[in-house]
Amino acid sequence: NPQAHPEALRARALGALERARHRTTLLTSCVEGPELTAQHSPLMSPLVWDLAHIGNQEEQWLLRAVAGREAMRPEIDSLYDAFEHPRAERPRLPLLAPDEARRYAAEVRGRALDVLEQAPFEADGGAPRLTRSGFAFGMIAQHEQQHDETMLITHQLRKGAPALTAPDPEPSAAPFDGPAEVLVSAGPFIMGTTAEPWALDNERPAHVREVPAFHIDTTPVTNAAYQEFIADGGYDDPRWWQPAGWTMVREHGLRAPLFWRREAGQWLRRRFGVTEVVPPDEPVLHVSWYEADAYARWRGRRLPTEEEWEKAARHDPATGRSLRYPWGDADPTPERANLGQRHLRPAAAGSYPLGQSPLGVRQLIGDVWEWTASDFLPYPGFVAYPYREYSEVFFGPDHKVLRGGSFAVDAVACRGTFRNWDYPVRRQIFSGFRTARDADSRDADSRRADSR
Ligand code: AVJ
Ligand code: FE
Repeated sequence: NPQAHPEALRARALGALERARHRTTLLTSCVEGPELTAQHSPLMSPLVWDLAHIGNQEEQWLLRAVAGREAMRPEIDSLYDAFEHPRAERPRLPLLAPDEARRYAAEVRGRALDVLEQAPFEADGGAPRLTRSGFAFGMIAQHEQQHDETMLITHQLRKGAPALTAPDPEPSAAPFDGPAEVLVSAGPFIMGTTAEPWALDNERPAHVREVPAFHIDTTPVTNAAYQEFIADGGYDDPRWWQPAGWTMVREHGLRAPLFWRREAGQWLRRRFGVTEVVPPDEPVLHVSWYEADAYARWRGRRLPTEEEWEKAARHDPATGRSLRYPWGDADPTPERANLGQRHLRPAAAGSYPLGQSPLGVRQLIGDVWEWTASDFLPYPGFVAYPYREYSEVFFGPDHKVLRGGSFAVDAVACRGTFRNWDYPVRRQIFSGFRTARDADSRDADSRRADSR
């Protein structure tokens, strides 16, 4: 494991922390002060809350828990405790003002870098330990990047002139014309990880899963395909919906993904302050789990389970190994995946041929988070680390798992084993999906024929 060398780990941690802070600074300096303290949606925190929360978690998990430092400002801990104050009430708290929040986060970071310089990393690559493998630094970088994605959602919900811009993804050389789905043969694969140094508690440990044969879409479902569902009256037909999803559709009068509106016979969407025609070949974005589930049923298909998704993304049939990413064990690059807020939209479905899995499945990493059929549950052998509040308190039927990461997430918080979760009604997140179906006896016959 080349990352296990102490100096390599130190450099990796430093790079991840600096990249996160660069993004945080941009997201909290591209709007004026009043926009930082305002609540742009009751679903989100004011941006200035995220900023100080990032600093406060870094102080608690790194400076106090790892380095044993005294609390810098114990009186503010409860303000930035996500469990104590739901998002809707955060703007009424006596939060640090933008300049104070910036100073606090910068002071914490200065001390964290001192700790990093002295950290006695040991080369192990095994179970997470706060200083071994630099796990605490990796965890803090991932936490900050997750809030950078949260802040980007706040930017998307905010009204007014655009504050952020980014170049569009490179148009692909040729439109994707591969098969619509691939067959993943029945058999065991290794799910989760034990060796990945910065994997979070919910990704652990590696364990064997027996997965029946299934077909999975080669690319995420596009806006054009989703518009067929809308045009066919999908939002008017209870047959396609889970009961709770149908209730949501009627109560809120849903007709289309969030941020879409119909005008002069076409679908428009608002994206970071700009209104544009919905691009037909892009993966659909801002749909709830209920909408993804209803679309799949309408198509005569279903959402993939979490284990199917991970097998499609990581299993290498040639070796029986599970890869870190669909393309192999190397870290993400711009040629392989749309990550890191480099673009403020997904790339056309079928992009990134260099990022495809051994079976030819594309865009599993980056572009859009993909809803799976599965509830967020612990793997066999799960151990909460470093706190129950990180994952364990969210396990159960209330949350559905999303996989693969979006254009808004940084590579440090995205890999083949990474698990995200949210309520099935959520649509402001950068969520899309792909569909799957069981393999049938004819598939089994054709496999036997192939192997003769
Ligand atoms: C894993 C994205 C669901 O935002 O609630 C941030 C990440 N945990 N701070 C969330 C997280 C603590 C978490 N998600
Ligand atoms: Fe947090």
